[in-house]
Amino acid sequence: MSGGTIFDKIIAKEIPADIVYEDELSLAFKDINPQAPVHVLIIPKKHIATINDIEESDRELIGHLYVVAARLAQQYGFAKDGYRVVMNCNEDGGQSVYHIHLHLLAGVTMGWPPFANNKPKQVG
Ligand code: DGP
Repeated sequence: MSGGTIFDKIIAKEIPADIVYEDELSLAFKDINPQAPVHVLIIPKKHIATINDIEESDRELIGHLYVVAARLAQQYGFAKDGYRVVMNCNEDGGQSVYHIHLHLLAGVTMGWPPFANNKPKQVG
């Protein structure tokens, strides 16, 4: 079920990563280009390219990624202060690796909205 992305190579331990959690369904490791004091990526071991490719049968797997995020937040000690969990989709969403992943960001008070300075396009 490999999609040939850099994350598939990390799952296969073909390239190194700073892994902070692993189980049979998922892997969590530090982002190589952190955008916050804590920036961890939580990925399913199953290859799913984008949110658009999530199927009904992936329900539990996707929920599991959030369970891992919440556990890590407890473990790191920022659960109460707060944190952000984001999954980007395709170009406008800022996705650069086509294997779905949750960004777990913490350690700083984050602003909202994140796209305040960008010109909106007509959608919907
Ligand atoms: P996104 O833009 O949402 O697709 O996020 C991809 C993230 O993956 C980005 O924040 C940088 C991170 N990343 C890319 N290549 C590697 C890598 O080889 N190792 C690690 N640890 N992170 C990577």
